[in-house]
Amino acid sequence: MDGMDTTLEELYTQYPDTVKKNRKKHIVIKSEADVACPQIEANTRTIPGIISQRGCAYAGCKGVVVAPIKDMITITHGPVGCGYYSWGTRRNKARADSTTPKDKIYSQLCFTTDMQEPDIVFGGDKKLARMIDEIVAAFHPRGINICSTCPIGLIGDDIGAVAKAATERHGIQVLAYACEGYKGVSQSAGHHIANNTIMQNVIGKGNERKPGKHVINVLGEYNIGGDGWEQERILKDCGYTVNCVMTGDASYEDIKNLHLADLNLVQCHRSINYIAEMMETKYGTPWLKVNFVGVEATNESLRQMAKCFSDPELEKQTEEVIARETARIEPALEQFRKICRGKKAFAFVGGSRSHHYQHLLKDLGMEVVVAGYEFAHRDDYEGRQVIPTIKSDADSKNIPELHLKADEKLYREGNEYLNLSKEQFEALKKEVPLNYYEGMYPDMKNGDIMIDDCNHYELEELIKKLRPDLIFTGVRDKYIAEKMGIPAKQMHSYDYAGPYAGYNGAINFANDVAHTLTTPAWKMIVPPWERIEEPDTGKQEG
Ligand code: CFN
Repeated sequence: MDGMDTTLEELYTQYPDTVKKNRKKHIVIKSEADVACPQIEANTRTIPGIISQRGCAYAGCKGVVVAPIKDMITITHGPVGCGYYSWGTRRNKARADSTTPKDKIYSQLCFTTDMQEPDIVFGGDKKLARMIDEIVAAFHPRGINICSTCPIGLIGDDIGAVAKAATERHGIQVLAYACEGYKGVSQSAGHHIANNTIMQNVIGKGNERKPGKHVINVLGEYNIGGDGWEQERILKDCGYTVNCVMTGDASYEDIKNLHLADLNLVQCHRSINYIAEMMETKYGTPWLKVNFVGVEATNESLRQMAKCFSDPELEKQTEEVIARETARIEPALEQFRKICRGKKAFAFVGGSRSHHYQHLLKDLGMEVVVAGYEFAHRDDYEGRQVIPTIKSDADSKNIPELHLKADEKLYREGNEYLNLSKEQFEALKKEVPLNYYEGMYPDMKNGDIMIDDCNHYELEELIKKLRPDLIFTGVRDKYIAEKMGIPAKQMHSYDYAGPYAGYNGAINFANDVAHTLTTPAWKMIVPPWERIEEPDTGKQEG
């Protein structure tokens, strides 16, 4: 603990006083003596001038939630760069299926109004309307999304009116998302805007429930590198009908029928909790927080799910899948563990992955010593625990919906840490089948560091001081680590690999991590600023 305190104090010394005061609130050291997580400041504005890894509201709305809907065309209403640079980088995979033929999949294409100076001066709404007409004539999509970028909000184009008129003109849904980049402090605001618009306009419009005894949705799963497909495979094996993986490989049609499922699973809480909660209120659909990253986490999530339905057959089938899959992958994992065990990692990813990967790294015997998110909220860091008084409620045990609902209520009310020792809490967790989830902090060890919105400078300092074996990063900070001779894995697109979720994903991940750790390249790197014998001629090396 003391060591980490000193490390952080040294890091703060470079900061002006006001910055130091601010950044200290975003960094905590894990102490196992406290059951409660110390308050961490999160989801607040990044200090101007600091090199943050965050994105914008447009990124969260368009890039994350909306664009993966495969049979809708998403228009970026703004200058060409916003559309171009958000095109095809996220690897949210889509494929044709029985309801969506190949020529109705547009998620790999880029559509933008390419606003020019005259459009900014005189308004871009006519151009946008024209573009919609062209799109309808050329593609006949099932629906269209319009996502605004910064200048649109500044010039005041009424995209809602354009969307409404286009809906009437063409008889397909055209939705407007006022997700200008400057709204909010990060992409998190964009998730919320997307959730609200989809909830208000799409969910509930369908009336076709997919056949099956237990119909479920997987919310907050974007099928990066095929993660959603691996989850679907496992869920089908257990006996579920997957109505929709949202929004990774989701179709507009499936989202219209979202309310007809029995249970919503929430994989990424950060980006989709709004829809899960609104659906619970509006349709009474219970939701369960799951994590399909990591073997133990997957097994635990499947067990929790099975408990939501009073069906012994489902529980039996679930246990069979767990036993079969775990036995299949264990020997391979054990080989990789020999390389990975005891290695130290940092994890700074988005708004939920750092926590998901804490589990998978644990499966491999690795430790995450510094972790954080770019834009998560306090609950993602602190975790939530539940009060187990549900056990005294006999009724709720026999009625699955009620059971889950009651859990849910407790889960909310229990959103404060209880005055329980760690052992007491662990014991209760085993006993009570509750809808709880842990956040990043409860899964850390004494002396580990948790950082919100970690910036370039802080990352460099922490690397110098703690020399991790591997860093899980974002798109830009990856190169900070690599230039310092530390292998990095970019965990947004998996460096073009994957899937990493579920059982097959665990093997892929272990394989990639073991290769990364053992590649000799990192030890051979001498960064240019350390090559003192050769003067820098300014020439590029070939
Ligand atoms: S796929 Fe998700 S899992 S949706 Fe979110 S919070 Fe981003 S695009 Mo990058 S990898 Fe990342 Fe999460 Fe949820 Fe991805 S950790 S930053 S906005 N994210």
